[in-house]
Amino acid sequence: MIELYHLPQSICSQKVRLALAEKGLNWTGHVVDLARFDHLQPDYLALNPNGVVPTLVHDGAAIIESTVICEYLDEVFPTPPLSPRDAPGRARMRAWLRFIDEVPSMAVRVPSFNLVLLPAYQAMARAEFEGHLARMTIRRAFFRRMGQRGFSSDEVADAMDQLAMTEERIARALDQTGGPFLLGQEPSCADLCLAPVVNRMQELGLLTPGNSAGSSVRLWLDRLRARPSWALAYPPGSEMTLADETNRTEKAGHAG
Ligand SMILES: N[C@@H](CCC(=O)N[C@@H](CS)C(=O)NCC(=O)O)C(=O)O
Repeated sequence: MIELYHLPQSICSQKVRLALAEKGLNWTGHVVDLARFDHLQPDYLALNPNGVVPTLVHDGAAIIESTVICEYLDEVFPTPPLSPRDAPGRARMRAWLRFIDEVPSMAVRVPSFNLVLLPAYQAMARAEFEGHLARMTIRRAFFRRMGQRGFSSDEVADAMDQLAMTEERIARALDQTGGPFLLGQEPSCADLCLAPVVNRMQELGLLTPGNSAGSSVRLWLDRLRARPSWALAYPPGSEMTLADETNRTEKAGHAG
């Protein structure tokens, strides 16, 4: 039996839902409401001591870290494969996975938190904000940096730089392998782990202008969105939409 503790709009949950869908696996979902701090409750922390979503529970074993979960699913349910068959190809995929976790997955949170989460934190009294920080696990320092005024413009600029570098790397990989996927002919965990990040960039209006419709990066994203797995992994309510479409770049920057 497969259970997934997740959230529709969380990009890390979307990665895992894509992998489950590509594998054709049935699973039972439990929505973890971050706004109600479900992720910081003792029951959830017993499954995932990092206090973040997602967590997969397979036959009673809790598996954490979205990228690790994708690789786990590929190992335990090898058909259809989501990793190259040859060792150098698998090494290339793992290098992508490290890059995705270290660079764009971290960077996208900076403008995204400024745009989406900050208003709720700005509305809190200082003591409430500090109380919230005190309950956190691995994200306390990150939320402290955001504070109640948003990430600094320097931090936003660095994040945007890393996101632009990610777009360049995707374009280069597609060029070098000939596509249509990052590692060549077949989709792999690398595509499934990166597409939700790039999709979020697009939702927030953060793709660089060069990557408009028809660019290789957009075609790659559209190709993944067109797969049957996307509709299963992104049920209605999974998209992040901003009520106010104006001044996104300005708002992504320092709020105070
Ligand atoms: N490295 C973790 C990161 C998971 C993560 O940051 N999840 C976010 C949602 S996308 C979360 O639970 N955030 C709650 C918080 O930061 O307090 C993974 O890939 O599973």
